[in-house]
Amino acid sequence: RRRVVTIGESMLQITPSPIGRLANATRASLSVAGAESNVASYLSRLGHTVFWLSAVGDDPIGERIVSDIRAAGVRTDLVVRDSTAPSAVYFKDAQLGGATSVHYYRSGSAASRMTGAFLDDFAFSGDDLVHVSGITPALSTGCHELIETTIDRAHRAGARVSFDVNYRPALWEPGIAGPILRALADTADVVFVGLDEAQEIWGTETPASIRDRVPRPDILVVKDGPVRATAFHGGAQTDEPALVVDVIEPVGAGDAFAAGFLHGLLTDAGVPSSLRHGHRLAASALVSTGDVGAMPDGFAGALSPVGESDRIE
Ligand code: KDG
Repeated sequence: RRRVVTIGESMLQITPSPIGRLANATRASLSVAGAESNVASYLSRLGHTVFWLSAVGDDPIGERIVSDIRAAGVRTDLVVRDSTAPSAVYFKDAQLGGATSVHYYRSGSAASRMTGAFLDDFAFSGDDLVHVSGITPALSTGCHELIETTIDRAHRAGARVSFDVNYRPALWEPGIAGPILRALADTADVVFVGLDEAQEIWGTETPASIRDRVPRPDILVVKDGPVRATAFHGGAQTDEPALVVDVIEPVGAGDAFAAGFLHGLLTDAGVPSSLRHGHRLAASALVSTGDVGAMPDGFAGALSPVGESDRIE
């Protein structure tokens, strides 16, 4: 069975409770979120063996981050606790039925200090599926180097690399992010990008024009929000309409989509079914106030999850 390896920063998330504007909130709920560990948590709950590689501060926030991710069944034994830098925190400011904005306290964080050397003691295997995102290269030049090194080392080992573009406007300008994210995406094997984010960073208007910019990945998935997702794969193009849901809070839906799609690939479900799995998990995240939604009924069972005895230790 394949192993999934994810790398990225996770944060303590502080969300007004009930969800709403931070400026008026008197109570908040705490949870843990990070694009890559969100994907890791879903895949672990679906029965895969998943590692999350990262750094946190040697502080109670880092302890909470690691313990929540471990509670989802994700292997966290390789997470570094850095006593010289803090763990990251972010706040959500939500307008019901409207946009949610995020406010980060992460600059100089333990994870932002990671570099390519972080992988010195880690060996990828040819069976690995490695998942990274375009958030990490925005954190620091060392983190940018870490993602380049990850992709390079994973490929040398024969592993497949999945890259979610995940442009975060709060972290960097589109003019800086665009070329870096295009170069990274074009070295990955499976790429996820939103039509709207691609327009913002690459000026592309259509899925086909994104494919022209990012021609090399075996699979390129362009997500057009509530409308559809389009996959370009092996010269073919597959469109799958999104599910109709009443959105409660959208943050995390992209991670859910990536996890559903990757679960499809890991179980050899084929691209059309993988797109449908992506939509189903995304729909679950859209109706949840947390970043990681509930597992839809019957989801794992319908997909013959990896049995306990098949797990790689
Ligand atoms: O994809 C959801 C993420 O945005 C959230 O979990 C936090 O990783 C995060 C980020 O850096 O924005």
